Amino acid sequence: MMRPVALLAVALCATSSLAFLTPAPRPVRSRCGVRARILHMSGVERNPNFGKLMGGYLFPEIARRRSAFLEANPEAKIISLGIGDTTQPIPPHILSGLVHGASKLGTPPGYSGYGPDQGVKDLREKIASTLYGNRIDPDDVFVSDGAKCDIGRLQVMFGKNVVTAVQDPSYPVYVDTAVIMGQTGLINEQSRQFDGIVYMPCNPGNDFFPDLAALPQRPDVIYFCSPNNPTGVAATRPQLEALVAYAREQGSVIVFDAAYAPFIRDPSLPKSIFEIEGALECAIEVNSFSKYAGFTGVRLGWTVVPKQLKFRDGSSMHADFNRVMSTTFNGASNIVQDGGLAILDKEGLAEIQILISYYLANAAKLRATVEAMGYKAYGGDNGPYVYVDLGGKSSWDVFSEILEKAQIVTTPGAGFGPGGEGFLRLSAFASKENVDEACERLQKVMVKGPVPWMAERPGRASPSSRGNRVFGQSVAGPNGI
Ligand code: PGU
Repeated sequence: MMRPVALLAVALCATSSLAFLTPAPRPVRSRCGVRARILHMSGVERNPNFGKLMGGYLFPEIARRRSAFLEANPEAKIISLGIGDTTQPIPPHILSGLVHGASKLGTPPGYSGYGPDQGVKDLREKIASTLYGNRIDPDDVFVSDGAKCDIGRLQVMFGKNVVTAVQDPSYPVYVDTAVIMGQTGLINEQSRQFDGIVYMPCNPGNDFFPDLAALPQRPDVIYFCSPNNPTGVAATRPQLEALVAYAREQGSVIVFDAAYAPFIRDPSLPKSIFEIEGALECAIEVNSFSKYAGFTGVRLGWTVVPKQLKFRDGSSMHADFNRVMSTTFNGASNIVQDGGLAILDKEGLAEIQILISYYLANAAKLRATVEAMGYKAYGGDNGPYVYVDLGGKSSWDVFSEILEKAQIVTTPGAGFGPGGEGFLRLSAFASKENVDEACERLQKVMVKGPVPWMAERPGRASPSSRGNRVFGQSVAGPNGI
């Protein structure tokens, strides 16, 4: 049988009008010398699950809109309160761990190649003792290149036949990976929910904790993030006790995402699901050094899969996760694991407290600023995100309005699921100077009447929208804001 590419080449030679062959990625010279644009197709069938996803992943989409704005307004001084990416340098003691890890590779005794798949023993032990007070077994720790990657690997382990539940709103990776794995049907255009996923509404009305008794279906795997992205709110002990009790009763497994745990300042709030009795038999925890050691680019995280966890047939989840890791991952970088050991030294732990305080001070300022403008806001005290109630406005519209008028990138709540519509997430991971400036800009944008700073700033778009409130209830702008 003729391959699609060969067929295409025949078609190219047979016709002089090639306009129907759009879109055409690159010009090539065909065998009969016609210079044409050809559409190169493989014979590989597309994974149909990708067709179910609505557009691209959230953060690249935001980056695309930011770039488009910058292209149209090259002099714009954009401030990002969008993606939760750290901005402050890695502190000296932690950095010395990375340097040590790198330089020992240049010596015969210090050199190492592939490491243990699960991560170096010292680091697993130090994670278990320093961060979990030895509540977990070091053998249950899988050191990795980050929490996001581990969520993907957990989905590979669970396969396509599980029912996934998510907080709504939630970090989009849980839903997107469930879709890619084939766990879902299509999205419902009306509800904006994927068929086959259990959405657990979390909003101010229920203290951001779902009504578990009201879930429409028994979930197999419950993704639960605390402190939460995007709401910035951390679950209380009684809430997590209720979650664990529910999971045990239903035979569900919780995947607890604790990527922001050290931001918790209220001592009554649990930092790990394993602080809750009974969790070792029903919970996995994904975690990361990204957000408080400046490791978003360095990449180091871990997942705890207790050996007590079993599938319905009695087989071990730990064994299957180990199989996924050893088959698809070759261990976290040895250099980076030395950095991880330094984070967990006394000096490293003190250094991360300084970074966390820095970002939490930013969060407090952002929250106070929007509250002073008359808006209800949540989070920011035990987590690095401030979640602003837009009073019924479309979050993508407000996102665009703020980008255009204040040159600030934010994240629309709708990007985190239908339950996030009407809210805006502000990330505290900017520099203090940028947060100060962003707060000033937001306040000015909200002033009724002409806004002086807009006229001063060169290169800004759309003077027609001058004087409208961004969040406000006052003058309606071009897109109804
Ligand atoms: N888990 C949660 C809840 C997160 O919010 C993030 C990052 C991660 C895991 C990723 O951790 P790593 O260990 O660095 O892999 N969320 C950021 C960044 C966006 C993204 O796509 O990861 C955010 O802005 O929501």
